[in-house]
Amino acid sequence: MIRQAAAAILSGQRRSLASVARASANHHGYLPNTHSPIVAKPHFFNSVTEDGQQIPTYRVLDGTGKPLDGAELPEVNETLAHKLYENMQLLPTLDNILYNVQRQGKISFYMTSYGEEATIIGSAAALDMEDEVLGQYREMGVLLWRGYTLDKVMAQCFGHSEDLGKGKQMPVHFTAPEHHFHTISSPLGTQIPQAAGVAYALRRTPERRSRSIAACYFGEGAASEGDFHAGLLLASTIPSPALFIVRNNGFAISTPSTEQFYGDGIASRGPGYGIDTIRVDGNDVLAVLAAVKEARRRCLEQGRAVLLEAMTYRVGHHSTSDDSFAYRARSEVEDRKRIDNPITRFRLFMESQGWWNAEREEDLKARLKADVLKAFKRAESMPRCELKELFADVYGGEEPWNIKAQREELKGLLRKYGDSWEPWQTELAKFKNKGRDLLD
Ligand SMILES: Cc1ncc(C[n+]2csc(CCOP(=O)(O)OP(=O)(O)O)c2C)c(N)n1
Ligand SMILES: [Mg+2]
Repeated sequence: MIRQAAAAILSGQRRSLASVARASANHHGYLPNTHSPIVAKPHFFNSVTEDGQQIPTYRVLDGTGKPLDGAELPEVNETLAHKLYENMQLLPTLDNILYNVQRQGKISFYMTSYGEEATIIGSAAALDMEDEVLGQYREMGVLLWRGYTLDKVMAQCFGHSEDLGKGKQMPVHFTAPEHHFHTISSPLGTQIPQAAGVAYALRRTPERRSRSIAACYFGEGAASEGDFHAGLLLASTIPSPALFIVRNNGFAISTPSTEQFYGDGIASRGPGYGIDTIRVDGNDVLAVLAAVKEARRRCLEQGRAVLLEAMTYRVGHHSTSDDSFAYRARSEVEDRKRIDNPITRFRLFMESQGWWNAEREEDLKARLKADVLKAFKRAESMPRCELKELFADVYGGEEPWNIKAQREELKGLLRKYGDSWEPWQTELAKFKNKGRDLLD
């Protein structure tokens, strides 16, 4: 019996192992607090070291947009395909313009989504509009999918008077309660345990239980934070409908994923927490759509967390503060753009269905560019809020001493340099009332 059990383990036959385990339990019983079968031979296991044992990647379209043999396509009609494609194209259109706008010094910072369009838009499309989204920072596409307007994108990036945060946040740190999109915060990983908490709250709210999930996005780099483990443990021990979507794009700024972990990506960690897990080709928008739909269904049906790892590639620099050619070859990036472009892959699929052609492509690109430029020009002419807003609404309730002290310090500096130092004059001119309100 024991020999049979050991043989089953070593040959990886799960089903026969289970039946052997049941039989052997009759003889040896179980240790307390576990149903682990007792075996008489030592067996070490590791998903990364056994040849051919890596976690598989789910894909439905090949690199040329052709469905894989045996693949089941998610339900996509022409209208949905157009919406997916339009949103995927809108991301690089915005990125091209806002990246350059930052280079001209008109906004302070920016982060592009180049290369990750299918992961972001495919997942956004699979979620319900009322699912709570907790993002990292490269998920502007989820907001666009939900109808967040270009004027709002610009207001946040420029931090002008229409920005909900009144210009306090860095660009791309969006917040949109009306779209169930929680505020982005820079410290990595914080959204992961928060998502477990949000999912728990959803489960505890009768009108949202069984209807809404918390979808939490993060990069493979953020998964090195303690908060990743805290969040997954929390969501698995207090069962909650949290969908963890990890964008494995190969880099955490300059650190390649090969130096970030030794295990089999991030997916290998899901089973450690007893969480249903899937790895998906993040450059195949239909695979992402289908996988997230099914993951979401499981979250709701079981009231439990799911982990989804989307394999993709960060084509752009990390942010406008980074030059990635200092740590990776230009040719590597060019190759990835050409060989595995998520937008091209989906366009080829649409063309094969008779849903797209060169003329439509040209029209779409021209329209998107005109829309983005119009929103940019409007934003450029908008004033910032009054300078005093900098100190408002930082905390709820009574204003604490440190905010008062900082306001007084800035007032003093403005009195001293505001009228005489040219860089300060230029900066102050961008605010409503030229920042004078602070001196009132
Ligand atoms: C706690 C913390 N440590 C470090 C940083 C600096 N930092 C910002 S983004 C980033 C890389 C994150 O990589 P990943 O999670 O893979 O996301 P990606 O940028 O690839 O989308 C780092 C190290 C930070 N913001 N917060
Ligand atoms: Mg990354």
